[in-house]
This record gives sequence, C-alpha cells and structure tokens, in this order.
Amino acid sequence: MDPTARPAAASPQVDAVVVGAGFSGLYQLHRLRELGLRTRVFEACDDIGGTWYRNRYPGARCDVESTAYSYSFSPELDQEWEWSERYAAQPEILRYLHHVADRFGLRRDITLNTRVTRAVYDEAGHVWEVSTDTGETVTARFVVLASGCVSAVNDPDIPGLGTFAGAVHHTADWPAGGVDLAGRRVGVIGTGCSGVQAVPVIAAEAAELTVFQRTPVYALPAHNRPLAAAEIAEIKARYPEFRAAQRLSRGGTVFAPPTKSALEADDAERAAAYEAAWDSGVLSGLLRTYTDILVDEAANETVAAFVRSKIRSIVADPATAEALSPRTFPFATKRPCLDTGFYAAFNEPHVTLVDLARTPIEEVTPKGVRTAGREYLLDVLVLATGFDALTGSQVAVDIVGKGGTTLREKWADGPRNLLGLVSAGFPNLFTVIGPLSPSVLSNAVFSIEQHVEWITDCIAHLRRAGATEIDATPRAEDDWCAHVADLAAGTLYPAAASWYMGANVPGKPRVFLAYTGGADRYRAECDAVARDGYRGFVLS
Ligand code: NA7
Repeated sequence: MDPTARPAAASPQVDAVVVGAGFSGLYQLHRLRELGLRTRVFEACDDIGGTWYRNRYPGARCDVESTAYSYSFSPELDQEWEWSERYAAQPEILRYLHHVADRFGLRRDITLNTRVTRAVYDEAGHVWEVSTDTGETVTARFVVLASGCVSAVNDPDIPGLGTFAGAVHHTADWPAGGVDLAGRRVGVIGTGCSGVQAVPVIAAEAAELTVFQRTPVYALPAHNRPLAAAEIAEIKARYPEFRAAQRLSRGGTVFAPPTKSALEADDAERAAAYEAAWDSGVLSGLLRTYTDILVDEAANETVAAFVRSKIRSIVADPATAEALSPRTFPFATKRPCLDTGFYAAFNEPHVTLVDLARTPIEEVTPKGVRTAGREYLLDVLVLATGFDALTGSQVAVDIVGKGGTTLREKWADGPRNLLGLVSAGFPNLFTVIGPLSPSVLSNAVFSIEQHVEWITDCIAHLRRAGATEIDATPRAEDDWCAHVADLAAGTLYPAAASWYMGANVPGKPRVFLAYTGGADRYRAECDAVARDGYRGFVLS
C-alpha cells in the first residue's frame, strides 16, 4: 500500500442533501436523480413550493411573465402546462410546482416539516454531517443550499410590536387559510414589492386601510390580463425558439438591447419611449429604453421624473402624490415594483398614507400604531417588511467548514465565494442563486436552472474523475469578490440603501450582493471555468 496515499473518503448515507423544496430544490433533486445520486431534500414547511408557498399574501403575483418564469428543461412540460394569466398569481405558481413534483415523481425524496439546522464538514471523510430540527442526522457527500434568496423573513424591531392586541401577519408567512379582512381596520407597514401588491387587494376588502411608508418606491403598471387560447397556442408553438433565445439572454427574458444613451434623445423621443415602456407592463421595460439608465445619474433622473409624473397623474391629492414619489434614490437601484392599482388605491376615501419620513413610528400599542403624529387604531397589522435577502437563509444554518470555521463567521463582513457557488473552506457545499451571482437581478427560475445544471455537471465531473472533494481556492474567491464589487461600483446600484446592499437589516454589512454583469456573461464565465478543468477550484 502506498504510505503517502490519503485514507479513502468515507461512505456517506446519501450522495446529496438538498436544503429547500422550492423552484431550486425541486429541479436540483430531479437532476441529481438523473445522475443516479441518492438524494434527500429537506423542507422546513409543511408543503413544497418555497417562496411560492410562504408568500400567500393577498395580491402575491410574479413580476416576470409566467411563460418565461417557468422551467425550460422539459419541452413536454412547456407544452402541457397552461398559464391562465400573463403574470401568474401565487396559487397558480404553487399549482405549477405541485404539477412538476408529481410529473417527475419528486415527492418520495422530500421530507417536509424538517428544517436543516446544522451541517458539519468531515475533512478526512469528505462528507457533510447534516442535522435537522426533528433530530435526524444524515451524512452526505454533497450539500446544495436551495433555500432561496428571499426567504429569511425580516421581522422589524419596532417597540411594542408584541403588545398589539389584534392579529399580526408577515406577508412572507401568511396563514394558509387566508385572513378575513372584511370590515376590519388594517395597517400595512412597508411599501416594497409585497406591500405594493397587497395594498390594492386589501383595500378592496378592508373597512379602513392605513399604509405606513418609510421610503416610496417606483411602481410600474403590470397590465396583467388573462391569456387567450390563441395566445397560448402561439406561445407554445414558438416555445423551443423562445427557450433557446432565453438561454442566451442577459437576464432570462428576451428583448432587443438598447443602443442609445437617454441623453442623446430629445425630450419628445424620450417621452415616447418611456410611455411605450410604461404601457408594455414589463418590469424592466423602462430600463431597456436606453443604455445608461443604470450607470448615469442624469440619464436615470429622466426616467425617475417620468415615473413621478405618472404618480401625479394617478393620485388625486397632490400632497399624497408627492409623499408617494421617490426622490432619495435612482430608479431601479431598489427593485421596482410591478403593480395593479397601487397608486389609485390612495384615491379611495378609506385608504390613508402615513409618511414615516415625516412622522416616524414611535411604537406599536395594544390598539394600533403610534407615530410622531398620532395613534392609528387597527384590528390587523400586516408586516410587508421584506427579507434578510440572499445571505439570510444560508447563515441561518449553522454551517461548520474546514478548521471548524463557521460560514457565519466567514461572512461576518459580507458573503465570500467563487461564482456565487462555493465558498472556500466549505467544500462540496453549493448554493443556488445565492449572493454574488445574478440571482435577484435576473429571472430567478432561469438562473436557478443555470446553477442547478452547473452544479450537476460539476458533481458528474467529480465522479468521473474519482474525486470526492471540490473547494474554491481563496485566491480565486478573492478575485471573484473583487470583480463583483467592481462591476457594482460601475453602476448606480450602491446609491440606494436597498436590500441588494444588505441595508434593510440592522447590522448587516453593506456589500452589493448580486452580480451586475448580466446572466449571459455570468453563464459564459461559469462555463469557461468548467471547461478549464474547474479553474479556481481544487479537486481532490
Ligand atoms: P422589501 O422590498 O424589502 O420592502 C420592505 C418594505 O418594508 C420597505 O418599504 C421598507 O422600507 C419597509 N420596512 C422595513 N422595515 C421597516 C420598519 N422597521 N419600519 C417601517 N418600514 C419598514 O420587501 P418586499 O417583501 O416588499 O419585497 C422583497 C422582494 O421579494 C421583491 O423585490 C421581490 O423580488 C420578491 P425601506 O425601503 O427599507 O425604507
């Protein structure tokens, strides 16, 4: 026997553990199974669906067209599933995920009601020991964190919140049976995309609605509508061609890229372009009008001013319109919202906007919310306060890598990894659409597929090569982190105190959390790394 040979890697109980059974986890399970891997998926909720299971708030709806926000891996699935609306609502997306789970026989490897709490790497055996809150422990060669980029809930630290006598519901943890809001006095804290979607739907039901807004957003009309049979037939006929174009696209939706600066166009040309984008009902429509909306302040301000003029044209009361008008950050440096009736809701006599920039919340009382101005009496309080995005779901698990270092410790000053996929010192642990990848700046399902396929190919490569471990090198990781930061610094994104920057969670380090170079460039880089024998990684 060769005395210098390493001891053989240990035999784990399963080949892979996948954390989470949403869009990412379901597809990852499917692909690993195709590879012949014994895989277990753990899901904390009592059903599959991830983000689309938990975000059941009134009005929850996708802001990417459903025909694009869906799996592309199965042409048969594309043909057999029928979306009823341009932008599917949460129940329909959840039905789709159930259909996928049934069609591909995924459920038998998914354990529900089980949260992964800890994962410890065995350096000698090249296996992860994964523990759950049900007391189960399983060893696995690979772990895939498919736990979502907007899944760890941001519970606001508002004094007195626990004293409120009525019901409190977070939009991302909405009761499965719904909440009866008819005839109730409802308060909504938060006007991000969730609040913006919920407000008009709650307004239609509640006796009184008070919206507590800390920062106004740019909300664009969805122009949502049912899909007609002829339109569905046409989409299906060109699905293969669309999916091929989507794979090469910048963000998972297909469009002709702009060619001109906003500042080269005259006022009339710009106005016409912005009106057309507004009427298109596409989230990124305004961004696609000119080349420099996200990199040049003056160009950006032309769009921002256009949206403010739209708000003034919809909201009857000038003071309310002004309070709803974003002025403190450039357009799209916080995620714009796609809405149906948000601004118009403030024309209803029973809907009140409270501008927290003028009168901040002082406390929640047993009866309602007291601001610096007055006390608002409420029966139900809705927290639309968002997420500890991108990193929250990963550091929620106690992950212990090489040398006993925890991921939480390593990421204390911000996430560090290579290609958004593997963090050095945490071998065989992959992340799907986590930080430092295009993730939230792209169509999530499209990026999920790209990540899952890369991870699956990587695992297949390791097995072919007889390797039992892959880790990122610290040097390659440093280069990637610097590259992502440089790209972001060349845009206007860092100008906003957004959840993209980690700014919405007190104490979270301010680091731009996504790759801004485009999903096409990112995919090319991931593919090149693999082609070069996993450049920047060490295989052993
Ligand atoms: P967001 O976009 O993070 O929005 C959260 C909102 O809640 C936003 O208006 C916040 O104001 C507000 N907020 C947060 N904490 C507080 C406190 N303590 N007091 C008052 N207001 C507060 O989350 P969403 O769920 O709407 O959307 C997240 C993404 O999920 C969405 O973009 C889609 O991609 C899916 P702030 O702006 O921080 O001043």
